[in-house]
Amino acid sequence: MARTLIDPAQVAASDASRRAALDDDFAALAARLARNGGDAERLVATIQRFAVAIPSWGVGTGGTRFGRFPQPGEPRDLMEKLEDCAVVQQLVRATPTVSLHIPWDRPADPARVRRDAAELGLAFDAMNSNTFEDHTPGQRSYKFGSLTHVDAAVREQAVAANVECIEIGQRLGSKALTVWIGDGGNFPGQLHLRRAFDRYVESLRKIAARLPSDWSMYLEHKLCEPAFYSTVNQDWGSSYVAATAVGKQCSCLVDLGHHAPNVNIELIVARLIQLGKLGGFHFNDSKYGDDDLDAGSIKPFQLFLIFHELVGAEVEGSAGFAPAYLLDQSHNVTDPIESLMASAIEVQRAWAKAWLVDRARLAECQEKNDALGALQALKEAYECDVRPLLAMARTRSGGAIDPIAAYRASGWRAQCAERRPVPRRTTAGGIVG
Ligand SMILES: [Mn+2]
Repeated sequence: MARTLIDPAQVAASDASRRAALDDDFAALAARLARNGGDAERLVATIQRFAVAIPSWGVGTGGTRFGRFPQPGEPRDLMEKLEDCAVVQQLVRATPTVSLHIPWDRPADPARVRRDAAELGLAFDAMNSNTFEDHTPGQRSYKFGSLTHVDAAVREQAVAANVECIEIGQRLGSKALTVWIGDGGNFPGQLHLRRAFDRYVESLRKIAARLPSDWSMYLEHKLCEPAFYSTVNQDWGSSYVAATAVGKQCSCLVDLGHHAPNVNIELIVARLIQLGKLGGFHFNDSKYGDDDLDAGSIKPFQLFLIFHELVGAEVEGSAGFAPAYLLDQSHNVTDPIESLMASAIEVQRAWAKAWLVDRARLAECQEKNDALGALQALKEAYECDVRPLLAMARTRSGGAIDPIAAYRASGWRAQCAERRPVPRRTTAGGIVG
């Protein structure tokens, strides 16, 4: 049994006033689903197996280039970050793993961190390398790039940083490395576009050569920022070409915020699945660009359509399809624990609704060119209020019926403000690609 940081009696007290209503709502929904051949119990079991990782940087307050407004009780080191992740997992039961960022979270004793995390019921997901800023005085600068820098010595340093991530990850029990670089040009002409991409692939191959055989490597593309004219891995096509050139263990990672406005991301997802190169996902939401807003807060229908593709691939048995899911967002004005809980539930909601799609009916509409009927088949699933299924799955897995209410009642943040009075470092993270 994992050590619980929120008193289970408090969670039980929060649940007590909600239990009867949940039972009623669940029974009503189960009856409604059964009318069309649905099985609420099977759906609950499907929801229970859904998992999305938490980013270690997500439990700190994020910020923008205009500033950051830290809140009391922020985690000051890796262990405190893991505590906050454990609180999310205790109440939501859909976030059993944590994704670390090196060197922000470089553990002094990885074996011990792994043990401490396990005690809290947590394991480690993909490792994230950071070569988009300078860390150590005296090191070569990444100001003009890392894996694609014109200077081979800088590229070697960036390759070594990724290899260090793999080595730390091995000791933590991780099985994947995610590579996102800020490399690119801020001005036309600054970069030789083709040569920069060649250098990217060459550096990635050197990293891949150091991957253990049971590891995966994910390439994360991004349209712009911090390079505002051109980025080396700008879009899914570039990412696919690079991942293919690097080899079998390498695939693409889609971050929802890393596309031009109105791009059809579910179509990109479908293509990458089809090509056998969809490795992972970073969930967030956006209105204008890489806004890093909470998943499902702006475009929940898009999130559902993306999960429709993901679940479709699982249902149709696409070979080796097991993408890594991570929440990657910046919590600038909310309590990060609350945002992470709400976002995990949003993603889980989209997953649950995607399983409700009547795929036989949809296929029939597609065969008959019945465009409206096809949309209706999707909408019927999307419009179903699956909250009783999610809450039932959560409570059966040991979480809270209403995680945010239970969290607020627990007083965790106020306790942290007392126990964690002074930030040990000022860069709590939160701004990540
Ligand atoms: Mn990301």
